[in-house]
Amino acid sequence: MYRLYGIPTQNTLKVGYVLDAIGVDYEYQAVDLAKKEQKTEAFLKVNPIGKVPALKHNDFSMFESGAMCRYIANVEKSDLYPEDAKLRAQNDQWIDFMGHHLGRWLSTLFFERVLRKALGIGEPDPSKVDEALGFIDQQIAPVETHLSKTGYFVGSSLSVADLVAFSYIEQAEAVQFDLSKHPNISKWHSKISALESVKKTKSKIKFNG
Ligand SMILES: N[C@@H](CCC(=O)N[C@@H](CS)C(=O)NCC(=O)O)C(=O)O
Repeated sequence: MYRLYGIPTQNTLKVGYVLDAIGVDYEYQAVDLAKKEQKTEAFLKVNPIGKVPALKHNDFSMFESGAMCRYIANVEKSDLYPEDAKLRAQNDQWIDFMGHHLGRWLSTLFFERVLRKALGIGEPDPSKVDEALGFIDQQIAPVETHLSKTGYFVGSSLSVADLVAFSYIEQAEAVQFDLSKHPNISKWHSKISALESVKKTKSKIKFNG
């Protein structure tokens, strides 16, 4: 049995998207960051880093959301993370690109424009917003070109890379980033949003849920 600890933002959601797309059963446990539950002795036994998400699989526990997605797909021998070395490398390159580049800047914008207000920690920092927007503009262009080819990140069907990328790109509306300038990304976004498995994750991993 899997247990996912987290909050309804991109790092936890990407793991939920992979679990539900593969169709494995899991329990979701919300962690209240405002109460510093991620730093309690009990939580630190699951994740010594003291951050969410954390994943428990029977008596094994781990941290880092990208690693969790790969682990689950590996254990479940899922076609969403093909064994073929090149297809797997293409999944890995997009997962890393999202975590370190495009997704990282979308998350900066999410922090500045959404979380600051939600947490009552001041107004967005204009220099951070400008920096993030500059990098997003640069880094979203190759994604738009890439998705014009097959409509998916790897090959011509859904893979872990799509679900990870989706967890970041779906923040666009909340951060007031206009996706309509990128028609292939918009088409891909609508297709992934419409997946029953994605809807299932969203109904499970949500605020006050
Ligand atoms: N690279 C990590 C990021 C983990 C992370 O930064 N988690 C944030 C929430 S998204 C957190 O737990 N913040 C609270 C803290 O650092 O105490 C991953 O992908 O899992």
